[in-house]
Amino acid sequence: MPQVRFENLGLGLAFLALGFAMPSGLKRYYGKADLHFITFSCYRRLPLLKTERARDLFVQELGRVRDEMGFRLVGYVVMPEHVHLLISEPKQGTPSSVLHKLKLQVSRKMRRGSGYRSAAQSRLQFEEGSEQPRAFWQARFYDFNVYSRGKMKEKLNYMHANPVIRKLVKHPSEWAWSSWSFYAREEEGPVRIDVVD
Ligand code: NI
Repeated sequence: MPQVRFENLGLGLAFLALGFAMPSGLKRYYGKADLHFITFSCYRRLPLLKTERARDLFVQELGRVRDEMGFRLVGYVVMPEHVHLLISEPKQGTPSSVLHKLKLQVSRKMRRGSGYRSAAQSRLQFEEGSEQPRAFWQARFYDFNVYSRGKMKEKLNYMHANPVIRKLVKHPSEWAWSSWSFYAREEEGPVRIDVVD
């Protein structure tokens, strides 16, 4: 329990910092060998990743795109309507090209499996009739350069605490779609995590 309280506290501070820094997150700084803390959302913040199947599929594609593009996946959390990643720059291209590819691959696979239709439909029906969402992802993403070990730890704590803060689970260990188990227990999760030295 004290651990969770600590992470809650950490998240509160990180969240405030994130809120103030949001607009500048659209500005890109590449080629500095920094890590990038990236946040992106489902279309109109609909809970298109609310099923376990959808989150499993996302994590699987994340691993595949990492292997294809050669960036380091340092941390992540998949939430029902948004995702946070902590990654290095890829061997070729930029974090923007990583995001472009990842979003494309995931939305294609989701459409094929129609995994997100029911979740999206139920809420859209409520909002504006039976219209289905045209897109899976919100167009933009937020990108913050992480330039120190301290910042890296802060972002990892922030990500791992997300499901607890949102009351999806009581402890980060109960949320399978994050890098928590790798850092807390040195356990392989659903996708390999790349250690930063
Ligand atoms: Ni979040």
